[in-house]
Amino acid sequence: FIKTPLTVGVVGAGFSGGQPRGGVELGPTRLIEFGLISQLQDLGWTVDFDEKFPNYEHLKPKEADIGKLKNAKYVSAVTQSVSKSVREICEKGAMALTLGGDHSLAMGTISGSASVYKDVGVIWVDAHADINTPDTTPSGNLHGCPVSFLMGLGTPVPEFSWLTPCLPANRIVFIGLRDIDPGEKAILKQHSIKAYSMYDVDRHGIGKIMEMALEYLGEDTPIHLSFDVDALDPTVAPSTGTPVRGGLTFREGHFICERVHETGRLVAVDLMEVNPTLGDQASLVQTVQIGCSLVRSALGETLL
Ligand code: 5AB
Ligand code: MN
Ligand code: MN
Ligand code: MN
Repeated sequence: FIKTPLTVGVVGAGFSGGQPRGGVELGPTRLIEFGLISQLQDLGWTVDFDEKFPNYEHLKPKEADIGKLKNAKYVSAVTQSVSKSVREICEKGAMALTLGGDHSLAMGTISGSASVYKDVGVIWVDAHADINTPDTTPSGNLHGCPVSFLMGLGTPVPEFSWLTPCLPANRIVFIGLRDIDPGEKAILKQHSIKAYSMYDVDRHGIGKIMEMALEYLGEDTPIHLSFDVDALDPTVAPSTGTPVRGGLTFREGHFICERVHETGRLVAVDLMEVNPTLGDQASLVQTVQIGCSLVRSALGETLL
């Protein structure tokens, strides 16, 4: 049985190559500027954080695209590096907190945690399923594909040969879905993947959804929470690249984090897709502050 560790290792993954909009690489910088590190220390955590962020520029190849997949070589190199960072944190028995950056980074974070915790269960909170394969992706943007790469679906891409399938279909639960491509719907069905859309959240309430999600993953399972801020309603978290209306409320988002913390089995957290350059100053402040408070909730803030 794994108890939530008391040390958290932070990976500031300022990377935007998995999608076309600039600015998301500034997510980690802003989250830290807004005081995230000291906030976690105030909660009693020992925070292992290297002041200078990893710089991924040197990993950028000249010819980055692979067929339809945009920046694929760059995404592969960066996610491989993130995978190693997360693995090393998990090996020490610390919790791995990755600040994005776009959601293609989850190829790295989840392969990293799964290499240490073989039976890790993923709770993927997102408006999107991010399960397009190289064959189904309508955009070629890899932030829409990390789940299929982790599961090993679709035509293999040789540049990603380092990423061996590490996520069985029954080890992931989606929450918050409301914008899914036809190809993704077929994959979710075909593999009987547990997915709670906004319809399900409305129907059952977030409390029941979390009980069902946790029961599905199993009582003793280490948990990796991958939180895309676009799961929240755009009125709650406006500064993100692919907003979709009809999302989670402030409390629903925080409840997910609080409930996962309460299990005592959280081993890794991703906070992804915060783009501080989108929208006005008020949107930026609101979104970055929510990013900080979601992480604090996952690390135990709001429970008495
Ligand atoms: B995000 C879309 N399904 O594949 C695609 O923000 C959007 O990490 C992906 O959830 C959104 O391009 C990726 C249309
Ligand atoms: Mn996503
Ligand atoms: Mn999304
Ligand atoms: Mn997005």
